[in-house]
Amino acid sequence: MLTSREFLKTSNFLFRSHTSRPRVARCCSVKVAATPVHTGAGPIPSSTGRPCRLGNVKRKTKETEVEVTINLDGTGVCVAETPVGFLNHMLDQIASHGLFDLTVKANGDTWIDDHHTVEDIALALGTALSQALGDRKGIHRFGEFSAPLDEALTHVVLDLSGRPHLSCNLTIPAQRIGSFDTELVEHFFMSFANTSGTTLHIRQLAGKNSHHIVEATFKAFARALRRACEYDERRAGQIASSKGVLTQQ
Ligand SMILES: [Mn+2]
Repeated sequence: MLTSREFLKTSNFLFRSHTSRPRVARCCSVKVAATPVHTGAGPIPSSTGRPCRLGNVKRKTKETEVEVTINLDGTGVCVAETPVGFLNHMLDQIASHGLFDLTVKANGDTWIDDHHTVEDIALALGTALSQALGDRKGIHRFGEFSAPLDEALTHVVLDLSGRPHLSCNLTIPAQRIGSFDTELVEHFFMSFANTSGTTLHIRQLAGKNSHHIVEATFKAFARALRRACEYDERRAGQIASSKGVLTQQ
């Protein structure tokens, strides 16, 4: 007779017996994923018929310890276990609207503030994305999307050019959303742009509520990134550059 834990494991469920979340320390958390668990026997096929593009980055400093795993050809499954609750919510936006499978596990010196943890997660996410994209052959490269959330509206335009740049005009009225310092939103995108080699423009077109403004931005970012990462069938595996290179040299 299998225990429930053994049953879940043999059924390809991800079993997490330990959680750092308050008040549920003794509970069992079950996530149901549409992507089969990789057993190591060859590449995971994706809905595109090509192997899934995967990135995995571990980053450890005296300030933080971060692990990011991304599958660009996923179904939007997110496991975000970081001490920054609002960021977990935003990582969930990236996964679900980008149709990426994203796992982010992090610990950091949040007794100081969330700065190092948010920054290092963004750096690791950018590195993992770049790793998953490889030589960037056959992708659309450019992506843009405008996402509303009630009164808020943000336009995001990005280019997976290999050239890091951020222009961001967000005007977030509140200094904090819950305990999250809103100054870190721009810093997150700057850090991501730097390690992923992305040219990223973020334009807030409308918005009054700080939570709405930030969430609309992450949704637009996710959709724009999804488009840029997806294969352009007419491109037939070629690099979308007259220069022939999209990676940082
Ligand atoms: Mn910093």
